[in-house]
Amino acid sequence: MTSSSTSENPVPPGPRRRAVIAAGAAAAALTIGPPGTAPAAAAPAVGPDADTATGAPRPGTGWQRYVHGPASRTVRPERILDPTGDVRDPDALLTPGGAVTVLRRSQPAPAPRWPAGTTAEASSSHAGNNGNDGRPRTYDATNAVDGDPDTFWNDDTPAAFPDVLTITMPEARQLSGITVVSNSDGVPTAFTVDVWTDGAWTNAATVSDNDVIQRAVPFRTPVLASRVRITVTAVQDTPRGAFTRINEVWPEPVEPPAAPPGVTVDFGKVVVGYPRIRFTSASDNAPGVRLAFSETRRFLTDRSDFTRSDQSGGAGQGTDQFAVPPQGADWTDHKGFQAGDKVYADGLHGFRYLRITLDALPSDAPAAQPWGTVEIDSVGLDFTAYRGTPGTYRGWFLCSDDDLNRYWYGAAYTNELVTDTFRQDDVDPRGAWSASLEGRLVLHDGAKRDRDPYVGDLAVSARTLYLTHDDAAAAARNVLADLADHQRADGWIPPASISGYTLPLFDYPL
Ligand SMILES: [Ca+2]
Ligand SMILES: [Ca+2]
Repeated sequence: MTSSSTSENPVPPGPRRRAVIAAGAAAAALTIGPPGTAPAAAAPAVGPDADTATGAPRPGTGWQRYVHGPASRTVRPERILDPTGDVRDPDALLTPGGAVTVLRRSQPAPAPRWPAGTTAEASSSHAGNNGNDGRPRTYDATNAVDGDPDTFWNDDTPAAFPDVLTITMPEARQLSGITVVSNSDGVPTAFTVDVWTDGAWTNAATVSDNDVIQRAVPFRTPVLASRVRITVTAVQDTPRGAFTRINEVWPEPVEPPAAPPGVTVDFGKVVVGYPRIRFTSASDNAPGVRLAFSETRRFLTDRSDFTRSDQSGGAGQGTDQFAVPPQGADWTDHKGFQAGDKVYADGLHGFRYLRITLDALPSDAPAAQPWGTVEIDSVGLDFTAYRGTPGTYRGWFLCSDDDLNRYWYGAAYTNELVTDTFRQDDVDPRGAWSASLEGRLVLHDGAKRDRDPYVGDLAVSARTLYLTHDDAAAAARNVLADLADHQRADGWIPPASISGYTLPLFDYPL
């Protein structure tokens, strides 16, 4: 609803709600204390939250209380949310020292296996390709009985059904049911299971409501059968396409395992830097933890809402991994592999919520196992961005409207989060690194993505930085000077370092 001046919705008398009650010295910038006017020397403020007539900053009472920057480069989480599975004393990891948080998960029973010599065929099979992550893959029917949960049968008739998978054993055996293990890219939602007994197919089970990756399918009665036929008539239609995907079929019904032990750690506000976890001990089987990050709870899942790894091969499959040694470790999440080409972590993250689970990726076995015991002393973050405090603010803002004050300092904090050092491991992996910027203070175009300095962002961000923290003005100057250093012979100046300073943009270049 917009306001109006009709009799039904009169404008109340009195001062405008957002009257400015305190500001810096310059009359032309009533809402803002301009650079060159130190906060302590600003015009005397009035109002319930303002400083006294001396103008001296008083933390916690004036504009200073809106400042978001952390009090230390080591940032601790504020609270624990949503513990799942077997977690003891989840709040203990909020505080270094003392009690520890314990995540426990028992070793699952081995998956049932088909007898040697079992074969599989399908109504169709997609041709091999490089999958979602650039790794060569096949999609043949035999992938559904090879004992490897990472390989799968994928049919070749998108959005057309039925798709049929037929498994043949060397000889008949007793079956009480099967388990269909499908795929996070979309599961079969409706299928029938027939068994070959006494020289004919008979229906053993019908599933019409599946929405889980691991679906136990008990038969109505145990049967002595030599063949099993799965006829899929509907699947989840996902952005990856309405295909039938089956990673494994097991010759027994196995209920899905309980939720892995995990906790969500809330830092109370968006932060940027290197997460740290201090593990005090672990079982001796290299239990693997996975870390998923998000700015909001709504988008917090078992995958991060963004990782640079997803843009460069997807080694972490959306999460950061660590295999905890028996003696524990003071682990800092830096980019790289912990064991050969397994157990990958993405390093720097921008986030508010961090989900920690004891649930190693299947592809990381045996270097990291999805079970065991892990003891966590504490979780923290090495904050890497510009740390704005009341003492660093040179220009400031205060008005009578609490919301507007929060918006202003929220925006200023956003600017602080993108004022950071340009580091090869932390910038956009799509060709944004530049030797001439390495190690320099810059204004990135995002705290988590793309972390590539753009001249277009400087138009707003640099001027904000000059106002709030002009001691960091080198961040803007470094970017502009570097782009100028890469000017082409015809006069064109690149907008960013990405693609070796050749990105063609027609609005941003100078
Ligand atoms: Ca498989
Ligand atoms: Ca199909």
